[in-house]
Amino acid sequence: MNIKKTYITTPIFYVNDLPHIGHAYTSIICDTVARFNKLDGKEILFTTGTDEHGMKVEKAAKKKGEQPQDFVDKVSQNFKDLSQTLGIINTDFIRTTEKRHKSSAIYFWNELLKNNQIYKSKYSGWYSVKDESYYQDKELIKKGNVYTTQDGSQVDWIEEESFFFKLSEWQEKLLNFYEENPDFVMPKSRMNEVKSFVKSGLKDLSISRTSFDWGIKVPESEHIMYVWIDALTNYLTSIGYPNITDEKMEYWENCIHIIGKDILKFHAIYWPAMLMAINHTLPKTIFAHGWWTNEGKKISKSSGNTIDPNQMIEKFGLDQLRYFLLREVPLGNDGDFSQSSLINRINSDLSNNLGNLIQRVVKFINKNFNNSVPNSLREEADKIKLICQGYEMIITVKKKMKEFQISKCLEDIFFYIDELNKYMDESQPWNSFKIDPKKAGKDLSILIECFRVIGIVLQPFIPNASKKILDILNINNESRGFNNLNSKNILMSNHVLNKPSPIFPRYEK
Ligand code: ME8
Repeated sequence: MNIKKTYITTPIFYVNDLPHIGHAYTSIICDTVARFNKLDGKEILFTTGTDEHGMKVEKAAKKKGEQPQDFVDKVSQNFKDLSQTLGIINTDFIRTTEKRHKSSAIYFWNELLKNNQIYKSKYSGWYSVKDESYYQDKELIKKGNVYTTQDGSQVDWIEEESFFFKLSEWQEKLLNFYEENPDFVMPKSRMNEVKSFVKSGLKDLSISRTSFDWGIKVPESEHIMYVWIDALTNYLTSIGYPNITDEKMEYWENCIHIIGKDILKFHAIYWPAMLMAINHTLPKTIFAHGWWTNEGKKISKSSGNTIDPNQMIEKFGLDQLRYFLLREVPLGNDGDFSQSSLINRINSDLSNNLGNLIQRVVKFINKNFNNSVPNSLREEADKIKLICQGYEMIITVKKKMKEFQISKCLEDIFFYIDELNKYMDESQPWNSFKIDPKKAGKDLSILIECFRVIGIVLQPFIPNASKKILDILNINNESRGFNNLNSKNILMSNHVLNKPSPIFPRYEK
């Protein structure tokens, strides 16, 4: 397998409503992982898109008095626009109403059929339209005569003819697969959850519905394909299924599905079972991140407390929002979206510690060293503690990114920025310049090299601000990859710097 290729996917989002902060969160995580891999020399595919079929979407269209197709065209565009506003570097945007996807889903279905994995019977049981999911009694909470899911979603009792996927046949094979591939589901705690769900017994899965129309028709039948079979297949459609080239297969073998914890069961149980059932290789990793609340409260449309990412970006800035979401909670944990915490992060980490530091140093060099890096440190760089600390930091950051510890990476980078601030305060180049300009020049050159390191390392996390930093340092585009993080590429004396523009202005109410 060529590990130089990586395929990253977001879930495809339901188009029953406007995009909100949770959708933006997953997209930003995937974008960070994609950019990181790219800067690390990998070729990437990165897909996102919209999940447009099913009862939930059909109901939403009806409520608006619109034809489903007109409705989904509009709402899908909102998600496309959000991807643009977020500036994510996705290489594909897939819609499940596209022709390429319908034929791929039908092919997938026929493969299951060919392998004797589908049979017709009658489904009677619980269904939640909100989650587009079937539930067993043991998964529900009973209050009086009313049943709900653990998350409070309403469930309805349904009885209808249905096709079934022989999920129960895959229980042992799934458990063996998890044993052999402990990183298939991450974080570890989620893997344990998945294992215990599978161990508790898998029932065959109803994979078609007859009580509504809005979906892909099951071949030679009046049934509609269960929206999750339709949706999961998108990950294959995007790489050309059923005609996946060898090159695209290399991407697939190194595929990372990043999802919210709400849809773990579908990705970590149903999806691998179905892929095994058609003798297809499995993706490499499924990472389930946690859930955001809004100022301590569960985000829901009925409480009227959804957070519009567009508004947040307008108010606080894109990199500011990215930084907050990525830094505030360890990936995998739940987080609370509080504007005061966001403002704190902007003013202390981004504005004071990072933005001010760079501006002060570059302004001083502009004024007193004719806009140029004072000293050439190439020969001695590997002996200068602060610089070496920067080169070493990228090694640990790479290790932590492999484990999806994004907030820890930012913690390390900002710890390093604190060290730079300390160095600046202790060496006081603006004072030493008056009595020992050579020493001031060397200290400032050390700091410039450290800025080059953080400018490059921060690119996946806060790409726009990093671009500003690297532009101020006048570093050409070809020299911004991680392979430049060594003393060979240090800026030499007389390298001209650009005038600093504010990187992170303080947020004032
Ligand atoms: O489930 N906090 O689509 P969906 C964090 N179409 N992330 C959140 C969030 C929150 N409060 N709310 C939503 C679907 N998300 C299916 C997926 S994939 C083959 C089909 C994010 O529109 C998170 O990534 O309900 C979650 O998994 C996803 O949005 C659910 O999006």
